[in-house]
Amino acid sequence: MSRTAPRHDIDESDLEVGGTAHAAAGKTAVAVSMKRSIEQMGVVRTAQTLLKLNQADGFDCQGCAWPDPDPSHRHTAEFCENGAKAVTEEATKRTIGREFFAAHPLAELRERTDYWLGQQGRLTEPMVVRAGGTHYEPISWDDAFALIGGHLKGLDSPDEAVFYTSGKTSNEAAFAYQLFVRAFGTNNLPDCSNMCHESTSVGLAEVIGIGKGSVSLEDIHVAKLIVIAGQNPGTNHPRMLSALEIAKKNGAKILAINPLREAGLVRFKNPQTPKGMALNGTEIADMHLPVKINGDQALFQAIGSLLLEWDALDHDFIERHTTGFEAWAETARALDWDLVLRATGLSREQIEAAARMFAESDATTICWAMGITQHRNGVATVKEISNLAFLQGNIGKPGAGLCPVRGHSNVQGDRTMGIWERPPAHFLDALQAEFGFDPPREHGVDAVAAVCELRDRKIKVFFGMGGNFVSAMSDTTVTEAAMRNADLTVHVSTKLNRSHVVHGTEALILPVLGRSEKDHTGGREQRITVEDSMSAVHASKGPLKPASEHLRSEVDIICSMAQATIGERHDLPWDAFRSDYSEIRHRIARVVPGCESYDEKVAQPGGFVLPHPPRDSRTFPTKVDKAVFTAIPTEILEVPQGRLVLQTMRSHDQFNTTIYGLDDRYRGVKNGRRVVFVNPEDITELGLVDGQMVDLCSEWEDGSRREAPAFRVVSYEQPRGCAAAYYPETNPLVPLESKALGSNQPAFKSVIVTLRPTDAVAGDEINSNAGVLFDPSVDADDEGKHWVEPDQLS
Ligand SMILES: Nc1nc2c(c(=O)[nH]1)N[C@H]1C(S)=C(S)[C@@H](COP(=O)(O)OP(=O)(O)OC[C@H]3O[C@@H](n4cnc5c(=O)[nH]c(N)nc54)[C@H](O)[C@@H]3O)O[C@H]1N2
Ligand SMILES: Nc1nc2c(c(=O)[nH]1)N[C@H]1C(S)=C(S)[C@@H](COP(=O)(O)OP(=O)(O)OC[C@H]3O[C@@H](n4cnc5c(=O)[nH]c(N)nc54)[C@H](O)[C@@H]3O)O[C@H]1N2
Ligand code: SF4
Ligand SMILES: [Mo]
Repeated sequence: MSRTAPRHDIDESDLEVGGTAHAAAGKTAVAVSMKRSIEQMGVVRTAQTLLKLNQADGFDCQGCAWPDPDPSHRHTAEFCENGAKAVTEEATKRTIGREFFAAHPLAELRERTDYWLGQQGRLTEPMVVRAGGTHYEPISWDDAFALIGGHLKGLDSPDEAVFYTSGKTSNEAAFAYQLFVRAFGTNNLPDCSNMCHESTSVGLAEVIGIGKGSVSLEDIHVAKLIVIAGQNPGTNHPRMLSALEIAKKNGAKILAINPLREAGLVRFKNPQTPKGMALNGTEIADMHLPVKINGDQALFQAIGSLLLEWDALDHDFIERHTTGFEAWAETARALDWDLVLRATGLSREQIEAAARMFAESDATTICWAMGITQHRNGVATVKEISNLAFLQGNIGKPGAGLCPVRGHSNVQGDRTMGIWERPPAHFLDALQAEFGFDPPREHGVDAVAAVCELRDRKIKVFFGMGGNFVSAMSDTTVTEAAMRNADLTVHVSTKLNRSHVVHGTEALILPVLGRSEKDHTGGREQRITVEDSMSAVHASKGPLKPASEHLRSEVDIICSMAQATIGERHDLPWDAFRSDYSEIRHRIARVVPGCESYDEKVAQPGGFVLPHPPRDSRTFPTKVDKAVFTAIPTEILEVPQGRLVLQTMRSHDQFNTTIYGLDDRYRGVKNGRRVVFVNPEDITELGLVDGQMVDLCSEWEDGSRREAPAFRVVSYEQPRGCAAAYYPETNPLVPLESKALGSNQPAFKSVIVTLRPTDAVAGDEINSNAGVLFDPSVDADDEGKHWVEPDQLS
């Protein structure tokens, strides 16, 4: 069994819970963002930075991928509380250099949380750990590139290296990076998308022919019905609430599908309007369906089957643009309602009321995020969502469409630029035509496969372009051991994180310029470009002096690494790329579909929108040139008695593994993170009490167990049998093998757990007693608990 103990630099003795919020944003949001920004940046820098955020002549927010309004409709303050936090995290005046690393041995840093590590400040110079080293030490840039080049050139095959990307990397850096990796000879290009919207990309590519969403911001504004499933916009895409407010004013109805009643789905107080600041704000959801975790596939099937029964269909669209309707309809007619009610935890009346909302709307947009994709049946659910859209012709017309809401600010752009372990042949053909070399054609490893190959010593060099792979991935113990197996680990980073301190035999940290900073690579002012969740591409240019004179841009680092590794091979233009990023944009224009005249188009304020055939002309570039209905059997997550299904999610005070602070304001948590939210009746039935400390123990099919100790039980309204806790503290509980079928995305939101009182067993005995289960059929012990050993269960 693996047991991952908490690290103790967070004092949770002052943890407070209670009082969930009934509205998102408002005055508190403004106050919190200003306080954090001024503490870390000072008044002048705060003003200088935030006034340039998301402006046409400024820089793109490092936070999420929510789009900006068109330039003529932007406010002076075009950002949200969490955008301000993301900027502050990067533009902080705190820095760490060689003195910091000399004072903190690796053995100490490994005991620190990601919160502590990130809060130390910006990285300022390249650092190295030599074999057997106890500390990071300074290294020159040239020596760092020589070290990387030496390792890469020494491999028996290019496939022995892996090149990870997190979704903040610019389009220019992403294009240069994939070019280098393919010229070096591998498609080992996993990215954070593998853990994020991979189920979406796979599902949509099969059924509409393109793995991206089909709506624009204007569609949200004019939709008649907006469905928000498995997404918490109040925290993770806060400016989406402004769009929803406009939609509501235009008469839209909103249906929220979520086990939790998230504050942002209840009411929004727009800080940009006097009404939002002073009054009660706008009510968001007209209906909230508290679906059981993982019940969405069954729910969407049931809604589809009702629309069929009521003949609330767009027959013309189905006839002209789709295939597979009859097979789908047959499955829908045979729907097993008992199974649906069991999977969803909802009543038939609730589901009928939701279906009614669909039936009454002729312009429905369905939005979704991690609550849909991070399950074993994530791809299937994305296809069910698509089925619903096809039934009513809700794609490729104003106000209607499919809207996967992306996470990282440029995660979609990175894919467009070719960061993909399974690149399509047409992309490789274009690369070959442009650069005159044969790119590798075999698929590379995704995030899960990368861990397996590191574990098995098939991969020996890990290179991370941003991100925090070790903390973000599932099965922390396995992932950490895999990383330690590498000969060399390299991270291009702005801030210190756990992936730097759980490293290979040798390790490098390469400190990089952030989006908020001026980029003078090649002696000229450079700008970069990014793509948002709605396929809009635009330029970004930072206003600030860099945190250190030693920082380099991502493009610069990639070009230098390429020169140190493949030298003049294939005669690729690394010097030209480095001296003027327009040179990269000219190549993007010739290789990436839809990017013709790229450099010119991104020079316009607001940029341009990439083509999307289903959205633009109701053409579907699938294998059969039609939108594809999929008939899928209902999959239901069976949770054995005495266990709960745990979803691992974000608090309001973090960006993925970057922890900004210890409050989750909307859910009423203050000064702590090791909490597990449980339905009050389940707490009683499990023989626990609100506020009690428990260990979370997850069990997997192969009999293996994983444990994360010391979480406080918090009574929280949600469907019976469900629980929620924050990531990354809970990542040790997610088995590497637990992933979505078809997309290989870790199933971070369906972890079967037992909760065991922390004080029930002491110290080492924990191992032998792990997996004690609740069983109501067993007589209660002295404390009123019904515990049995797992092997006693039939
Ligand atoms: N401030 C901030 N912004 C962020 C991020 C951040 O960490 N902080 N991360 C960015 C990234 S990379 C991403 S991918 C996005 C993530 O954005 P979200 O997907 O909103 O993030 P999560 O916190 O994982 O929340 C998932 C939501 O799904 C619900 N849910 C869980 N399981 C189920 C289920 O089975 N069915 C349904 N219907 N709902 C379910 C949860 O209750 C929760 O409301 O946000 C991006 N923006
Ligand atoms: N249990 C659980 N696990 C999850 C999830 C979940 O919901 N539950 N969500 C998954 C999802 S959706 C995602 S996207 C992944 C996130 O996985 P990652 O993208 O790998 O993780 P982040 O925490 O976003 O990365 C933070 C680090 O990025 C670096 N960084 C920040 N800005 C920049 C920059 O401008 N340039 C460079 N080069 N580096 C920068 C900093 O050093 C910082 O420490 O986690 C996944 N893991
Ligand atoms: S909604 Fe997202 S992109 Fe916009 S300001 Fe907030 S965090 Fe940044
Ligand atoms: Mo994500």
